Amino acid sequence: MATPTTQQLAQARQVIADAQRIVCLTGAGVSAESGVATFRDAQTGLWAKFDPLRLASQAGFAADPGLVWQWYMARLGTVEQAMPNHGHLALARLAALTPTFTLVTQNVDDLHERAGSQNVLHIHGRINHFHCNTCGTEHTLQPDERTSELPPTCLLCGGLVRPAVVWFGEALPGDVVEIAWREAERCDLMLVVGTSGVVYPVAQLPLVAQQAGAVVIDVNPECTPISEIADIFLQGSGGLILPALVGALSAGPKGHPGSGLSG
Ligand code: BJW
Ligand code: ZN
Repeated sequence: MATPTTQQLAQARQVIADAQRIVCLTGAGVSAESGVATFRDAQTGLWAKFDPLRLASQAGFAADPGLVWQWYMARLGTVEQAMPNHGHLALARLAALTPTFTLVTQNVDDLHERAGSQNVLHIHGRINHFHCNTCGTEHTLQPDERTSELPPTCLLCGGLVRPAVVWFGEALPGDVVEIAWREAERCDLMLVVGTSGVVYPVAQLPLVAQQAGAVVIDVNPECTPISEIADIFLQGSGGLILPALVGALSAGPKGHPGSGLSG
């Protein structure tokens, strides 16, 4: 795998140091170094023979609700055991150093929050919240329901309970989409980390920002459709590249002497 050149890193650091409004878009790759499997990497263990793209759908839930429930409970357990990595921590630090910082994550885990990020926009929902698939009533997960073979049923209508995540073919949360698109249109930097850039409408967000005049930086070990349009593609893992970008930022207000980057 190629690594970013010193010049690319220096250029990216300068863009970050100068930025007043940053939107950061993260995907599964930012949590990979915490031990949370990405979607398009092969699954391991018991789940290796199932296609995550099929499980994350109404069709998959209708065909085998128990299988989908057990998959989400296994993933919830993994997320709860996982710890934020250096990439999550660097983004929380960057937010504190930037006048306006909007973090949009496609991830359903809470690792950004546990790293100290605030107001995280979960554009594909959250794995530790639940509601009825029929009437939408919220459901509080009971300990015995984690290990049950079938999903719990709704106390109001008897429908099946599901995680509060966005499956294929479902609408994204309108309030989150509105903020994400508004901020993308007026940011000066869109920092993308660890997404394959193939799931829409979120995959459009970097282009929305770029067309409105923002610089796009993409951090990913692999080249993706977003890397191809990015102004700066930093090929590597989030856990290595993000601290290298943020670690050199000083705490002074941006645009003032001494606020720049060293190294
Ligand atoms: C590292 C790393 C390291 C590894 N450091 N990086 C336009 C065109 C074509 C299709 C569509 C379109 N508009 C809509 C569609 C259909 C569909 C879609 O996009 N399909 C495509 C697959 C073709 N979109 C939808 O259906 C969406 N809904 C919708 O549009 O509704 C319309 C509607 C309107 C009104 C009413 C009703 C409907 C919904 C999409 C929902 C996606 N849901 C999921 C599951 C969430 C729940 C769960 O977690 O189970 O979201 S699917 C899955 O993909 C998940 C992710 O958030 C999402 C993106 O994946 P991500 O994060 O990019 O992960 P990976 O695995 O793909 O990539 C990981 C990357 O990390 C890789 O690049 C690695 O290289 C990298 N990496 N290690 C940094 N250490
Ligand atoms: Zn219900």
